[in-house]
Amino acid sequence: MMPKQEIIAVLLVIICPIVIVWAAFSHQSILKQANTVQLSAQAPEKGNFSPQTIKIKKGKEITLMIRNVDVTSHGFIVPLLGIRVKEIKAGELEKVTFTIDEAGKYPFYCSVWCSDYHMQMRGTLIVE
Ligand SMILES: [Cu+2]
Repeated sequence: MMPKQEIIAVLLVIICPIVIVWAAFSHQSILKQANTVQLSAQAPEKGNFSPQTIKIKKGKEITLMIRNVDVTSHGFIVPLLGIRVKEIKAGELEKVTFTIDEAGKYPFYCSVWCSDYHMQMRGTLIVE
């Protein structure tokens, strides 16, 4: 018969990988639930907001991760919803979390004067 300690050691070797795999999978599902949307910001002549159309579900919490991939500051504002990120500096990432309960099309804009084409730096948030 195996001594008690050996049995415990064998059990740990079996259980540990199961726990690790389970932890990895449950973490993944948490990320999915968090509903993260990536948005990159660049002056219009270099690529504008990308994507320029963002589709989300109403009533679901969304975290928008806005990465400024440009060499000048940009901003992010959705006037109809009162969502605002004052300034996203060059190369930086800003996050904004919100839940929108009403379906509709909400234009968003850059709120920092970033180039001669600044006024064209915009997109649409579609809530379905
Ligand atoms: Cu801009």
